Amino acid sequence: MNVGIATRPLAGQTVCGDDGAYWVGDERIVLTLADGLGHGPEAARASRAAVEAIGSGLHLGCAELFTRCDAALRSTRGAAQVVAIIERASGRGTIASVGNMRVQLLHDHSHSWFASTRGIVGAGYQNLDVQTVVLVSGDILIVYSDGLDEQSVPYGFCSSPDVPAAGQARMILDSMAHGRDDASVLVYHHG
Ligand SMILES: [Mn+2]
Repeated sequence: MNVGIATRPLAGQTVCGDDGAYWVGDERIVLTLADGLGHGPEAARASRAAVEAIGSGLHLGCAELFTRCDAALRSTRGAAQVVAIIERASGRGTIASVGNMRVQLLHDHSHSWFASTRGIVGAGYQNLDVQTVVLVSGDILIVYSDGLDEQSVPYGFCSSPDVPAAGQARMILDSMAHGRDDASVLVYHHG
């Protein structure tokens, strides 16, 4: 298991409106990445609230976590967000995304994408699409915000065993961020 996050504010901003975190427990790993609407301190406040709402509900399921985040973000401008919960023993994962976020699975050198539910965390969404997957050793989950170009992440950016996941996330960000928004990347290697 190897996981890391990279973020970068829009040029000229001192805070990043994207935020993310991960928690590694004995039984499950919980990953989240959030993009507060717009940029600047108010965006950062929204994404921070989204991360904190996950951190205080680590025993919950994906749908419950989004309900919790939606409530916690009502007093903010809202966010796009991804939550992934991975059961360590079985590799079973549940993943949901609301708003404009990208979730990619690299399995055996091939890419697949997870769907995103329309809506804004903090302003409501309908019919949350919680997707399930069974990860096997070597699978890589990559989550990134719309501050990056929407394209398949080159396998070479996350295949080097010598580079920790945070460094891989940084490489992806540096190569794919378009520079017109805050940017964030989370890389998770299942092992
Ligand atoms: Mn954005």
